Amino acid sequence: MNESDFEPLLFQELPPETMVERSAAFYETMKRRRTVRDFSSRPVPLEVIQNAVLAAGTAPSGANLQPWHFVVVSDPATKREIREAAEAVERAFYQGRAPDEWLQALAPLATNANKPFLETAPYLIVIFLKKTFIAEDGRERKTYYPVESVGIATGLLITALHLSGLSTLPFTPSPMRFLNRILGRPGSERPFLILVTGFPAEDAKVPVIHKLPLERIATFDRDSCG
Ligand code: IYR
Repeated sequence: MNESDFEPLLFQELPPETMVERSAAFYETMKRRRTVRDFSSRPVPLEVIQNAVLAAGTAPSGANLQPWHFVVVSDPATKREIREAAEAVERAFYQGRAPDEWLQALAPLATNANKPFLETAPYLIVIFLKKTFIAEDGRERKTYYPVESVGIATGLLITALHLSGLSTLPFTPSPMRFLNRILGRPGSERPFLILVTGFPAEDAKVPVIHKLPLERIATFDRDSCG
């Protein structure tokens, strides 16, 4: 590969009104995304998942090393194995490992160690973070900014699935190393997050939550509305 291969940027300039319209419409769409914990077992076309993973793979990454691996799990036996292992670590979490302050912060979500959605939802997308990778010369090399890179890719994945009409739950039992064993991934890959994916159950309810307004999440040094 020639390291200094450049090509013209394919950039689509938009009229300012269209820019404003699109950004507002995108915000309206994203506002409707909610983390769901009650999933339907209704099947989801695999192609939707494949396209969403391809979209996630477009994420920027340190030195373009793309330090991620996505394992798409739909096999019922594997889902059961993941559920059993995850519930074991969650029981330890809720029965003592979690500090009181953490449990208090979680109270409004009404979560507990039971994770039926790990079997109900048609897909578990398990995201692994590569701290190192095997280069073309066979040597082990480190990746750069893998946490930032995989975080961005995960955000794109959640967004792609939402825009495709699916619900997700970013699930992070801790510790998660059991996923390497169950899914046969090498020790150089760290489980980052399980993205539970599917249609919501028909009677799904979500907690009432509030997202912070612009002035609480951003400061503008000039030209701001305030
Ligand atoms: N992993 C546990 C606890 C939990 C932690 C956070 I931070 C959350 O935002 C929600 C839950 C569980 O899934 O129950």
